[in-house]
Amino acid sequence: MFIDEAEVTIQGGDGGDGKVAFFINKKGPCGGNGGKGGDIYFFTSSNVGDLKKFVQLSVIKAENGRSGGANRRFGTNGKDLYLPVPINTSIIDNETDKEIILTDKLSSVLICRGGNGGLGNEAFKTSTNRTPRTASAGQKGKEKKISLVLRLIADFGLIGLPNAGKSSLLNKLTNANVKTADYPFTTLEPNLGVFNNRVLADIPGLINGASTGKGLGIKFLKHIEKVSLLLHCISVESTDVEKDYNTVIEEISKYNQNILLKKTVILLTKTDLISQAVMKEKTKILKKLNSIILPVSIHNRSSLEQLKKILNAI
Ligand SMILES: Nc1nc2c(ncn2[C@@H]2O[C@H](COP(=O)(O)OP(=O)(O)OP(=O)(O)O)[C@@H](O)[C@H]2O)c(=O)[nH]1
Ligand SMILES: [Mg+2]
Repeated sequence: MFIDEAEVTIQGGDGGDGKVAFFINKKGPCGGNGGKGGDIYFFTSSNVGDLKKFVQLSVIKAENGRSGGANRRFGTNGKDLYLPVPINTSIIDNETDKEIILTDKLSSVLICRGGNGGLGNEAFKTSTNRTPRTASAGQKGKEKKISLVLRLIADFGLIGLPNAGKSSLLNKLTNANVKTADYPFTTLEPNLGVFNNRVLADIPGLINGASTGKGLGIKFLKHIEKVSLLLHCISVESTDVEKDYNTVIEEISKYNQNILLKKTVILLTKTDLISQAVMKEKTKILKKLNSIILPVSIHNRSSLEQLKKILNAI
C-alpha cells in the first residue's frame, strides 16, 4: 500500500557519562568525557517512494555516545542517523507545528539533536580540589514527535468526480497502466505517470461531502498542491456538468483555496458517447466556468493530441 502520512517519535542519542578515574601513580584525576549522542537528519532520496518504513517504526533513536574511560579516554560519539524520505516530504513538529519541507533544493536537515557527553572528573579539577570524585552524566538526547506528510511531486493533476475518466486519461497519456472500471472509486490511491519527463498525478475522485470525509475524502488533495496545471475531468454522461464542476470546486475550496488559483483546463471526457450537438451544448455551459475547455475521448486520437499540446505548452 502507498503510505503518504506517518507519525513517529524520534530520539537523539544520549550523551555518554563522564568517568571518574585516577592515574595510578600520579594520583590526579584522569576520567574522560562521555561521547556525544548521535543527531537525526532527514534527507531526500529518489529511491524512496513513500513513507511505509515510518509506519512500521514507531520510535527511531540515534546511537548513544559511549561513556568516558580512564586515562583521559573520551567516549566515542554516537553515530548520526540519516533517514531517507521522498522528495517533497513535510516534517511537522507535533508540539510546535513547525513545518519543514524537504524539496530537492533543501535536501538534508537536522531534526533532532543528540545529548552532549558528560564531563569526566578531570574536568572538575580546581586549585582547591585536585582529586575530584565528581563526573557528570551524559545529557539525554532530544525527543520529538513528528508527522511526516508526503506531497507528491506532480506537474499536472487530474481531478474530478469518480468515474469521470481520470485514470483512463492517465493511461493514455503516460506509461502508467492503472485500473479503470465502470464504477466509482476504482482508484483508491494516487497514481503517477510520466508524460514527456513530467509527472501527471491521478487522484481518487471527489464527491459532495468529501471535505467531511465522504467517499475517500480529500486527503489526497495534498498531492496536487504543487502542480502547475489542473485537469478537471467532467464526463459527458453527466446530466448537469455545471453542478459536477461546482461539487469538485467546493470540496477543494474547503481544503485549500489556493489550489483554485491554479491554471485549469476543463476536460469534457468520453465525448465519443454523445453527438456533436450535445457536446457543443455542454461545452458552452462549461465555457462560463473556465476559459479553456477541451472535449476529449480516449477513443479519439486527435483530441488526445490536443491535450498533449496543452501539456507541452506549460
Ligand atoms: N466511451 C468511453 N469510456 C471511457 C472514456 N474514458 C473512460 N471511460 C470509461 O469510464 C469508466 C471510468 O473510467 P476511469 O478512468 O476508471 O474513471 P476515474 O475518473 O479514474 O474513476 P475513479 O477512479 O473511480 O475516480 C471506465 O469504464 C472507462 O473505460 C472515454 O473516453 N470514452
Ligand atoms: Mg481512477
